[in-house]
Amino acid sequence: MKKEKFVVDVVTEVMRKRARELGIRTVWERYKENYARSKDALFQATCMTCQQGPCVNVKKEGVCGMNKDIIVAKNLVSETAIGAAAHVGHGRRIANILKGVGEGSVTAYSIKEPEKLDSVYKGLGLFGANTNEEKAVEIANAILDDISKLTGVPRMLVYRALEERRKLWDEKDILINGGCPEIMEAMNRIAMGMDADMENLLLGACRLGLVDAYCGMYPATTIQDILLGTPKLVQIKTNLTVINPEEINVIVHGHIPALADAVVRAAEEYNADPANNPKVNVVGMCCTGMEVLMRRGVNYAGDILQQELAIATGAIELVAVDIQCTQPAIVDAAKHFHTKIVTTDPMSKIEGTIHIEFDAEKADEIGRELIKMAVDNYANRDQTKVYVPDYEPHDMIGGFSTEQLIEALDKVRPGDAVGVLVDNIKNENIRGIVAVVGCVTPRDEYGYRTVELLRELIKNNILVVLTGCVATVASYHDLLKPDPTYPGVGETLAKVMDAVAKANGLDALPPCIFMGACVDNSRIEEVLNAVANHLNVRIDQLPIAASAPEYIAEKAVPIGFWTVSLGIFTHLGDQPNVAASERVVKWLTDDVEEIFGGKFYVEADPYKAAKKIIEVIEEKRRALGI
Ligand code: BF8
Repeated sequence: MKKEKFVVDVVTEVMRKRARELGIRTVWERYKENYARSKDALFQATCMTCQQGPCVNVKKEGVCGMNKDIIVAKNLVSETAIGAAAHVGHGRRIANILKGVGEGSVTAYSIKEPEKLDSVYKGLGLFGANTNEEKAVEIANAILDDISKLTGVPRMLVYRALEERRKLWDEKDILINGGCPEIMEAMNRIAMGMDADMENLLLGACRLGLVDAYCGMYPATTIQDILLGTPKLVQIKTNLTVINPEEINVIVHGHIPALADAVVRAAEEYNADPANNPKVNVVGMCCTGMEVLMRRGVNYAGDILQQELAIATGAIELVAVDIQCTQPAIVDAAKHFHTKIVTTDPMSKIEGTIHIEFDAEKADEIGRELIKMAVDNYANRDQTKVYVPDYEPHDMIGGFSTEQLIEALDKVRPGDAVGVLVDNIKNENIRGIVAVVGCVTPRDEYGYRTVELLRELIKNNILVVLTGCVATVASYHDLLKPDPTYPGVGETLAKVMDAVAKANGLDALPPCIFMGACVDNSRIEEVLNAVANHLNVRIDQLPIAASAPEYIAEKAVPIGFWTVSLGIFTHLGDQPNVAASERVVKWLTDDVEEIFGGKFYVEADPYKAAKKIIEVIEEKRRALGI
């Protein structure tokens, strides 16, 4: 299908029109204005950090003599450090909550998964604790130590990464110390007059990829599972149409699901009283939305690009924000209505909103306060301004944690879950596995790159696992909806999916497997490591690839350096701002493969990208002789 024929999600289109009529500017309008002014900047080498410059659009060298390759590499390290800091900040916040639970100061959360607690405790090399509470404190301390220690490899890396990778990273001198010192040293190396060696800088970005994974994403997923439950299969509804005009609507938005969990509980408490009418309808947005979708079956209202549109329905009483990916523009959208926006993290305040600091020790109280605020605010709603498009929400199946995936495969052949997957890769029913992850972009038709890429991959019998906002648009095109006829899914892949579904008493599996929020990329590594171990090959030998067809956030950059360092062919729909340096582009898309076995590949066109990914998978198959 050509782009002109691509049918953009109708609900989003209708709400964009509605927003225009109301004079609410959306991300797409702002994109057009800013991109028109700044697209040349994408191809420039610009350094703004010292007062000899600024050195804008450097052709040869800046005032200090730094050439454009170094400027570009240095800027990329900066972007990568920001992304890694975001995930480490997430890991740190959730580790502190686990510690509070263990010590008894936090009572709003409990240890929901004692078995996982125990296996993580042992996996991190800890011993001697007698109770779950003691284990919780020790795990939290170990993770906080991983984040802060000046020297020594993080325990989580030793626990989770394959030994072969750890040795390679050591040999190539990118094996990391604690997350915070690594981020500090990354800032140090890009200070004026410091690192002026392009490859050294880019290997520094690889280090930050490991920081992101083992001091950010893994701690976040692991602790959230322990405290809030490991996801199980769940069916929910998606899109802006889950906003119910008849009810009091609350959006939980951000990335750390602790606040959202308290809000959901408070809403349940409120709704349990028959005297309370209308009821409260909590819906999710961005990764926090995905977390409560996976663990609590909360319906999902929208992704990063749909934030203003959700508010433009006029039916949102309150938006509760934790951290990351909140477009400040929602404040202007909210001014058209009665909608209240509450920020809760001291590092993530937004002018024009109410700030109520989240404190895990008072989580229940804060959850109730937010629900009361929403209920009270309902009286201020102007019903004549309410407009939710008259379309059915989409059905979606989520909840594929690694544990759930293994459990489902185990039903096919008890005791050999990974063997089921590996055998179907070997016998060509599944050609390979591709992780399609990350954001959605305003640079193209909404969802076009992701949806068409997914369609091409599943058509060619490639198993696709998803995390992040790409899953939103996938669900709007019914790629997460179970359908026993498996529309668009290659014959042999459909056969495998059907066998797994039947073994689990289900009508069908969805065409793509949704594994959670962006931090849950850690789950994908768990699966890939298990496959590599079972086949007794290196991870870079597997017929696999990663793709972020619509990446926008800095967080995606360290994730990309991590997947490349793992040895994975990594597709990006857009190139970071490195085009000014041919040497940097060549290193990222070619030379790095010699070092780690993985590399970046940039292509906006989803058909060309799918073709290339399939070629890579077929090459890997041939090399393995399967
Ligand atoms: O971590 S996919 S736009 S919401 S950054 Fe943000 Fe990108 Fe969405 Fe979650 Ni991830």
